[in-house]
Amino acid sequence: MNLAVKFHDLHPTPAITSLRVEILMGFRAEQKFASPKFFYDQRGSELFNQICHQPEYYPTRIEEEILANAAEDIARIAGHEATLIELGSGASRKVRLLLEAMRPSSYLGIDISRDFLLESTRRLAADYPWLEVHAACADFSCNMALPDGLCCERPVGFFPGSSIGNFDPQDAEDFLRGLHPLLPTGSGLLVGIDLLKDKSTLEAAYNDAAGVTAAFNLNLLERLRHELNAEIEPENFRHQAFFNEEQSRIEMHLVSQLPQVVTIEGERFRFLEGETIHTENSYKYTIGNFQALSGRAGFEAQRCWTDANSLFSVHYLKR
Ligand code: AVJ
Repeated sequence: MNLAVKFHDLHPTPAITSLRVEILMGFRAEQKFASPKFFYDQRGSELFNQICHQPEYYPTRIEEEILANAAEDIARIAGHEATLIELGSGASRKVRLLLEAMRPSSYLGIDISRDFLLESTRRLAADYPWLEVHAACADFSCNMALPDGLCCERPVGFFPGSSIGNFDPQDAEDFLRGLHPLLPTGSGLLVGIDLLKDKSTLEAAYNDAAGVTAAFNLNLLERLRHELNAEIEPENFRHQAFFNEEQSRIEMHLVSQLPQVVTIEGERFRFLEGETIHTENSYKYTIGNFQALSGRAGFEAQRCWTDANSLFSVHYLKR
């Protein structure tokens, strides 16, 4: 029985220094912004997990349906005994849909949220005693090498949830190219991509009635208060999410409800009423334009699965 998770702390843990440096840089910009990777402190990871259960947030539900239906096909293409490497593994729920069919020899979950990652991979190891489970805390948007001692024979990347949608298309392409050392020629990458669709369905998914997405967005400010001693009142901001059709992306912002000054690490930042902090982009693709993007990044689109309503897609890309 193997109940232990082999934990690897990859290169600097996405620690307070990068939070401070990156947040200050974003707040100094003309359009204030913060990288969405900073949503995921412990509370943020929990809130994201709740978002995934909201009725309006279709991506999780639909992707799980696609993965469950495609698991046998995926296993046939990817083969058995792989090292399955998940980028942004979160609660490590989706991978469970593949494990029985794929029978990988090991699993590596990579996530920016350390304690959340540990809990999730421990549960996975307990539920799948035959699987060798590794966990690495890392910011995968930075260049990343595999943990020492984890030589993987048959790596298969798993990047579900349309997380790649947080990158601008050019950055997404560069990011995929950056995976080449991790995924050498011949290896596969299974990616989930949210599809372009009507504005009302998209906007509802990021404005759930229960207010979980709003709480998730506003939690960023709580994090700045706790970790950077920021003097910033979350009550003075409001959640906003809308579909930007020209850019084919959902944008999330925190809108200042009044003229105010906030302080981070002693530095003062002025807000006009209505001025925003841009906290997230979530790009939506067509199957064709995502396949073209991955082709430019050196991955060949081998197979694509979607749901009956073409809401979401899962792609098997080959190096
Ligand atoms: C984890 C980036 C895929 O863009 O849909 C969900 C994050 N933000 N609701 C997304 C998110 C607000 C999510 N990704």
